[in-house]
Amino acid sequence: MASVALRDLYLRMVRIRLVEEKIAELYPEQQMRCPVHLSVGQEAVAVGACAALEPEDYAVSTHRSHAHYLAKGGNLKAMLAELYGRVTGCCGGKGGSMHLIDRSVGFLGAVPIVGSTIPIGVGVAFGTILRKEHHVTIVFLGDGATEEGVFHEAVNFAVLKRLPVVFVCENNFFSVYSALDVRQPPLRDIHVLARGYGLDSHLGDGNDVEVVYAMTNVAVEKARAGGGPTFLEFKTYRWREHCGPHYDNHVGYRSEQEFEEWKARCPITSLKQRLLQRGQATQQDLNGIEAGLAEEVEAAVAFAKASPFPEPELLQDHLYAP
Ligand SMILES: Cc1ncc(C[n+]2csc(CCOP(=O)(O)OP(=O)(O)O)c2C)c(N)n1
Repeated sequence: MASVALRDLYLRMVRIRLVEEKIAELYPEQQMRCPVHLSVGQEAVAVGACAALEPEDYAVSTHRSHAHYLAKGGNLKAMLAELYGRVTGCCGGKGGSMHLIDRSVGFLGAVPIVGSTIPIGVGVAFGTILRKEHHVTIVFLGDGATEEGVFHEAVNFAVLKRLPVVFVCENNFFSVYSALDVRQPPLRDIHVLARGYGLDSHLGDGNDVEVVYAMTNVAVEKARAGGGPTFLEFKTYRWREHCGPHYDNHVGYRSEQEFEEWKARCPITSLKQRLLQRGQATQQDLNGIEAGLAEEVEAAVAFAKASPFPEPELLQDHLYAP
């Protein structure tokens, strides 16, 4: 089992939170010319799940991919440069927030077509089997993605071929402005639905990084040992609007009270309290960590803003249209 100190998990979550809050702060400047989907509030899933992976393992993600990219070891400067459309970005500035790809850290793709990276991740896992590699692939998906046909085909195929894949479903209850209860009949839990395809399927607290880490570790070990796929549903909550930097409770698709209840269960604050209670860190220690991370974020923003845009002649590169 991969072993990561709790303090490191805390550090990784704070780093993601600070980056996303910085993006929210700077987005109104209109220099990032791509849509952004922030996952403030959901950091524990990305960090806990990726901490169970080895660097050679793979991950694929969705439109809400910043946390997954960073948790998988992605380069912060390259990510911000990508959001700013600069040539130093991880996709040369041509992908933006929703198309982060970085093969050097096994982050094989984020795609905003809902559900589309599920079969891609299953294909990646199939490829590792054919090449006799022992790498595991995590497929990050939202609750909304389980309503796409490809989800059902891909999970079935993964089960049939006993592929080394872990489906990590971040159930934040919403698909844009539609809550689960207007999209699905009552009493139909996503992990129960997935279990119907014949794979291990479990539900966990997505705001508790220790839970996410422990459950993903079991699934990753099983996959690596040839035991096939696992589906993990983690309930969590996004604090900000579906797309963009703002809060949007006034729109009316969720209540202020629900939002406040989840905010009170902040995955970072609760881990901080645990670290302090268990004597695994001091307040001074954590303040120092946070100050260092804030500096790192500022430096990455400065790097992104100072980087050049891609030259027009690069526009035709990486096109696969016939
Ligand atoms: C095939 C497809 N249908 C619809 C959309 C519009 N869309 C973008 S994000 C999104 C919601 C997806 O919800 P979920 O998978 O739960 O992820 P979350 O946004 O909650 O992280 C939708 C419907 C899309 N991008 N692709």
